[in-house]
Amino acid sequence: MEKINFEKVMIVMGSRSDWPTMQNATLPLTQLEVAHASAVVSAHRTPQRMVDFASRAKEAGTQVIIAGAGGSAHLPGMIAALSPLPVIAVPVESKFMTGLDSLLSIVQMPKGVAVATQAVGKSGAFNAGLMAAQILSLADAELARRLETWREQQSDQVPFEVE
Ligand code: RP5
Repeated sequence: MEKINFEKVMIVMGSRSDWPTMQNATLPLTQLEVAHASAVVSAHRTPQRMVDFASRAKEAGTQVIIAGAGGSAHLPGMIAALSPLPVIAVPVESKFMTGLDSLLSIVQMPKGVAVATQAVGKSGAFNAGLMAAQILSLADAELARRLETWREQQSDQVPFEVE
């Protein structure tokens, strides 16, 4: 199989065409100095790569997986079935149904296998990165401090005046 560069947070997606959406997950992770890496892992087109990735991620040092996919989006649920790590899912906007298909196929997980589904598209991808950092901050006081500062700066950037 391909050599995967496992980092603390792994961002995987079903296709290269998901990258314009999924690269938004890297923004908060970079700002908060959380080690992360990205790769294409398709549940449908590269099922064996998905099995290899999901079954090796935890012992390779990954702590949180972000998985994005569009259309019949099985990737987050399949990875959650194969790995004990928390999986944060991003429904990618699809060509024909604007992402409602992606959202419904990701969010309706059967009881017993948990996936934390975010909003459709770029905001969902950004928040997936943020959520991953929040999970890691529970065991990392320095990261928790950086997150606190990040949130304060975000609040400071919202003007009070309407015009
Ligand atoms: C899914 O099919 C991918 O996650 C992508 O969102 C969608 C379309 O893929 P491409 O045909 O653009 O490669 O598996």
